Amino acid sequence: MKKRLAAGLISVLCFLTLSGCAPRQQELQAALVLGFSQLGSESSFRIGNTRDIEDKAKRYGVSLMMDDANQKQENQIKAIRRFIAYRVDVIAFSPIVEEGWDNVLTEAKQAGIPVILVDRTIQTSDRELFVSQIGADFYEEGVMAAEYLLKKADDLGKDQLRLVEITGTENSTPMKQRHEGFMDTIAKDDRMVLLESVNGDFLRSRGAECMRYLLDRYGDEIDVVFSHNDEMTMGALPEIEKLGYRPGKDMVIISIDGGQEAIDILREGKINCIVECTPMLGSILMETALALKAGQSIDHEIHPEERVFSDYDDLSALPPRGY
Ligand code: GYE
Repeated sequence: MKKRLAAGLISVLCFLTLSGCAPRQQELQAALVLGFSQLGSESSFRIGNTRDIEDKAKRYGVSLMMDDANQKQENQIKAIRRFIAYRVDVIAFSPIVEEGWDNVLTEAKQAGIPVILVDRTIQTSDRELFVSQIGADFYEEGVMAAEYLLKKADDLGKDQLRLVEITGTENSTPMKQRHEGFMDTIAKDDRMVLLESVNGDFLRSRGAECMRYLLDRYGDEIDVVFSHNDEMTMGALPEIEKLGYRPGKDMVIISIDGGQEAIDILREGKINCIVECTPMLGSILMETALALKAGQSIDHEIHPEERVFSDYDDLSALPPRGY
């Protein structure tokens, strides 16, 4: 990979600076054309993910056609059809929901264009409609969030903890799997009582609305808030404070993503635990797309390493998060 980068750089430098060094046409061409349909810009995770893919495309010499679907599946389907018409080398997309992709992906398959899923996955009866899914193990994220809570429950020494859950976009992979991983893990512990799960669509504004509703309905019965992303958590926190409760102390707050703003709030003590979900998937995407073009075989699932940040850790030396 380094060799390819160096070669690309030398040819661009020759082109820009040395009149006697005429670059061959082939050297100036992109390594490949990648069409990428991003689902929207609902969170710092998503914005960081878009930026990382754009940066890494430049670094790897990939020509990127980026489309933002503004949170609508129909826009993603249209973008994928445009990529097919343009005959890109590889199509990648972050599916907003899991279902409803078979037709358009069959069209891509018939056109001979391989498809990579980034971040979320899909439900399909034909496993060959996509080559690979590059993204987090969301079930494991739910498990890690619950494991933190079980440890915290031991330390708090309470007989019962009543929880509320604010989930992400209905029928999206992270929403389904984070919920399942979390619930499967706490189910074994009868101190845990789920009061209610509500849907906050991964949005800050909806996180605030959901929290207002939950506080109105359950008030100080709530011991724990499990929110499926930082954005909704940051919407919920001011609502908790407005009613005079101290998040992080009167209520245990558990979040997912680990963007800079939320990590800073964790350091202040208002969030207790954040399970990392990294949006930095650009390098793996570029390497996978290039390997595909080179005819190499690819793993069907690729998960990045992720960790947990919590009030049990010393985070003073944590480098800037980059999203
Ligand atoms: O956690 C959330 C975003 O699909 C993993 O989507 C992603 C989720 C992420 O909006 O912040």
